Amino acid sequence: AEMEKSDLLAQFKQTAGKVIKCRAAVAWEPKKPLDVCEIEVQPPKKGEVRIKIFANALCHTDIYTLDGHDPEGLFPCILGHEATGIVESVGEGVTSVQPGDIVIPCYTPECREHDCVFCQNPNTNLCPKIRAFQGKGVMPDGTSRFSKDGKTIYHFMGCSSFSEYTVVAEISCAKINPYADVNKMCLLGCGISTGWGAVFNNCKVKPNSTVVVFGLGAVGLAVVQAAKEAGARFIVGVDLNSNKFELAKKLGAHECVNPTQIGDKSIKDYLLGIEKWGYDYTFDCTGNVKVMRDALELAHRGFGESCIIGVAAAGHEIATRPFQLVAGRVWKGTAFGGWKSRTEVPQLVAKVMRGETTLDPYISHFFKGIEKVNETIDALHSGECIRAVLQISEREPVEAPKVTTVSSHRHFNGYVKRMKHFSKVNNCEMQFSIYIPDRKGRTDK
Ligand code: NAD
Ligand code: 022
Ligand code: ZN
Ligand code: ZN
Repeated sequence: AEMEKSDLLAQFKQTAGKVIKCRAAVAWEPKKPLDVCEIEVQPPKKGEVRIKIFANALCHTDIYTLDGHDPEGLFPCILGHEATGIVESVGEGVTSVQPGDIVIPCYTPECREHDCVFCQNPNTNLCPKIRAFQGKGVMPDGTSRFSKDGKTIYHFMGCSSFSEYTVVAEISCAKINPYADVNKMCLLGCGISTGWGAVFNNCKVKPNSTVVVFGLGAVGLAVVQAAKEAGARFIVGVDLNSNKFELAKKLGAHECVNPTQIGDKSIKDYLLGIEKWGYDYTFDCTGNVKVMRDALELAHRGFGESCIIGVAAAGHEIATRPFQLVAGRVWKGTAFGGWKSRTEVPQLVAKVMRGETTLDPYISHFFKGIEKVNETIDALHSGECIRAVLQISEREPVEAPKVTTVSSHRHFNGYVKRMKHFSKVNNCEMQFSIYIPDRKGRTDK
C-alpha cells in the first residue's frame, strides 16, 4: 500500500505542469459510438485539479447527451460524471486537495465562499459559482483543457470522467477516505446520492410514513432504500419493467406495481385504492411529465409532498390543476439530492464504509478498460442494467489499518468506544478510547 502511493506520487511529480497524452472516450458528434483515442490534457490552471480516473459509472444523462437529445449539448466533448479518481496535480492556489488524494468529481460544486448565498444556506446545494462555464463546456477561465491534434474538445457537467485524466475545478472535488473502494464509490457521484438525498434532505421522510416511488432504476431504488432506512411503513414501487421488482423488494419496497398489468385501472386509481387519501411522499424517478402529474396528485390531501427527481426531456412541461396544491399538496424537486458536494459526499462514503448502507446491489455490470466504454453503453440500454461501472485504471489494493471495537457504552449524549489496533511504531497492540456524541440532523444548529 505504501509502495503504491509513493510510486504513483513519483510518477505524478514527473507529469505535473506538463501536457498529458492519454486515452479518452471522445463524443465527436451526436449518435456516434464513443471514440477511444489519444488526447492531450493540459495541466490544471488556477483553482483547478487534474485527476487520474479509476472508475466511472454510466448515467443516463451521458447517453441522453450523446444521442443528441440535449439541445445544449456541445460536441466534440468528453462525457461522464459518476466517477472516482486520484489527484495527479493541482493548479495555483489549490489548498483543499493535493496529489495522491482520492476524490469524487461533482457536477454540483461547493465554493463555500462567505458571500455565496447558496453555500451559506443549509437548505440548498445549488452553488452557482461556475454554473455558466459548466453549461458552456469550459473551465472557469473560458477555455477547455482537452484537445486532439489541436482541435478543442469540450468538458461535460464539470466532470468529463470518460478519460484516463481529466481537469475539474477545486470546488467540484470531494476528497474522500483514501481506503474507499473506488470501483464502488463512483456511484456516489450521481444517481445513488441523489435518491438518498431526495429522501433525507429534500423531503426529510419521517418514520411511519407512506411512500410511492415511480421508476425503479438506480435513482428510484436508492429512494426505496433510503425511505426504508428512514422508517417508512409502506413503500410502493412502480415501474413498467417488472424485472426491477425483485431488487426493489430486497431494498425495502413492500409492494411493486406494473401499470401495464392492472387491467383498465389507471395507476392513480389503483394506488388510491390502497391509500384512499394519498401518500405522505411520492417521488418521480422517471423523467416523464405525465408520471410527475400522477405523483403529485397521489400525494396525500392536506400535506403530502411530491418530489421531482427525474429530468424531463427538453421542452416538456408539467401540468396539474391548481386545486391540487390549494388542497395542501407540495410539489418540490431535487438537484443531486440536495447534498453539499465537497462537505457531504465524503460523509456518504464514510457511511458506506461503516457498513450502515450498501452500494453493492446497484452494480449490475462491471467492465475493465476504457476501450469497453461502448459495451458499457450497450449494457445501460438493456433493461437489465441498474448501473454499469467501467474501470478506467486499476488501483493497487490498499488496506486500511485495522481498528476494532473492544467495548462500547452509553455516556451522556453519546457513546464511549474502546478501540484497539496494531501499532507498527510500537510493534504491539494498543488501545484508546473515543467519545462519539449522538449525531444531529445535517441542518440542525
Ligand atoms: P433508469 O432509466 O435506470 O430508471 C428509470 C426507470 O423508470 C426504469 O426502470 C423505467 O422502466 C422506469 N419508467 C420509465 N417510464 C415509466 C413510467 N411511465 N412509469 C413507471 N416507470 C417508468 O434511470 P435512473 O438512472 O434511475 O435515473 C432516473 C431519472 O433521474 C432520470 O430522469 C435521470 O435523469 C434523473 N436524475 C436526476 C438527478 C437530479 O439531480 N435531479 C440526478 C440523477 C438522475
Ligand atoms: C445528473 N442529472 C441527471 C442525471 N444525472 C442532473 C441533471 C441536471 C441537474 C441535476 C442532475 C440540475 C438540476 C438543477 C441544475 N442542474 C442547475 C439549474 C441551474 O443552475 O439553473 C444542472 C446542473 C449542472 C448542469 C446542468 C444542470 C451542467 O453542468 N451542465 C447541476
Ligand atoms: Zn447522473
Ligand atoms: Zn457557492
